Amino acid sequence: MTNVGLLGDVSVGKTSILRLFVRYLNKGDIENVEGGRKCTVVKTDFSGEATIPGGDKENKLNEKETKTIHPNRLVFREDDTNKAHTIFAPGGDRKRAVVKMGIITISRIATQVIAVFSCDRELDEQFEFFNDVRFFPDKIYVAINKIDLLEGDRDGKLDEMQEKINKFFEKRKIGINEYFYTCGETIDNFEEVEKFNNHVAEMILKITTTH
Ligand SMILES: Nc1nc2c(ncn2[C@@H]2O[C@H](COP(=O)(O)OP(=O)(O)OP(=O)(O)O)[C@@H](O)[C@H]2O)c(=O)[nH]1
Ligand SMILES: [Mg+2]
Repeated sequence: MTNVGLLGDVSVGKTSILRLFVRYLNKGDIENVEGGRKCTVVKTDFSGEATIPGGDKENKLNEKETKTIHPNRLVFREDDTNKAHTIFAPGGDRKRAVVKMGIITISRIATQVIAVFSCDRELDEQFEFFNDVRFFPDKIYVAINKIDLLEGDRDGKLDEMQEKINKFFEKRKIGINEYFYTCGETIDNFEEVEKFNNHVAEMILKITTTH
């Protein structure tokens, strides 16, 4: 049984990643990805998701329709071993006390952490989120999400991002097990969408089944 926490700054795509994974489980696509196997949804809870009337102007996230107040949660079971795993995705808006409480709670419960970063914003801004998280395992996983928004020399930019992320966590004596490049949405005009959607499913399966 593994408890995984998806942690990261506001709007990096934590809830999208969790919802996408639920779709892979429900549709059975989970069997067809790398390392795939039959799994079943035991329970989902997305009730902590609040709609933002007219977009979130306060946070300049006008396109965003919902934000996470209370942590989202998925419990699923591996069919062959009968092992159950829980994935938590708290909100990222740590300036709201109730959201911050969720982040701290999940960071204590989680035995595995996926730090989620987005390609559409400066990393320095996104690092600030992690300064508030007090409980961390010695080694974590990193998802670089919204890969579809990375234009130009993708490999070069990803190397640069990884180097910065390594440095940031090294200072806090936190190691990185592995990086995953992900797309948490079904983006119509992104040619490689299936490959990077699959990475979401492969990431969560790998982390839950190797611990
Ligand atoms: N282009 C692109 N957009 C994405 C991707 N993943 C998520 N999004 C979009 O990013 C926005 C924020 O996604 P959420 O999943 O709500 O982000 P979050 O990290 O859960 O946000 P909070 O819980 O409020 O901190 C939404 O508009 C998503 O559709 C991606 O891989 N590519
Ligand atoms: Mg969310």
